[in-house]
Amino acid sequence: MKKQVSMNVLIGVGVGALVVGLLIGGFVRGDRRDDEFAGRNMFGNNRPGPGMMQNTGSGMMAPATPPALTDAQKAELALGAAVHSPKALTFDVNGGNFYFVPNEIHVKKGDTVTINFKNDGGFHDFKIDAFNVATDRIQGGDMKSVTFTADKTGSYEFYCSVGSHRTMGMKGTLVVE
Ligand SMILES: [Cu+2]
Repeated sequence: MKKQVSMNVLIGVGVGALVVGLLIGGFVRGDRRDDEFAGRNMFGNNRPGPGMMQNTGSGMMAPATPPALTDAQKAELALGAAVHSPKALTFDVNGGNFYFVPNEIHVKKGDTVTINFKNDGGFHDFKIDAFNVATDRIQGGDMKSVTFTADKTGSYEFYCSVGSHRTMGMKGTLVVE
């Protein structure tokens, strides 16, 4: 009986904390959207403006709409997926709050893979633990490249290690066939 009561209290506290967290999250997100919009207008592109620079941390948390794959990205993906002997492949990967485009890449075992990671906005990195791949954490508008050998088959997650970006959707899959 006593155990039942304390469980109910625990559940009550948990739900309460969740509601408060969602409310605060909503407010923060609302504020930041304006900042990001202002930064964009100032330069007429996706590079962060002064407004964004002053708002580090949660300032970069406003979710953005992932861009569509470009024709160049589609061609890169097709090359990786096509039957081939080991070769050098390059993939242009865009990252932002909270996505990677593309979020699925196919290569063959033995391929030398270069990822050109372009940050569309926010503060991000690109990692694949299985291949010891990790870029620096970069600001919106910046780009970092990493090259590695896909020397084992399997499905491996790539992700952003900043904050909770990974659980918020900033991840994808590298399939080595
Ligand atoms: Cu990130």
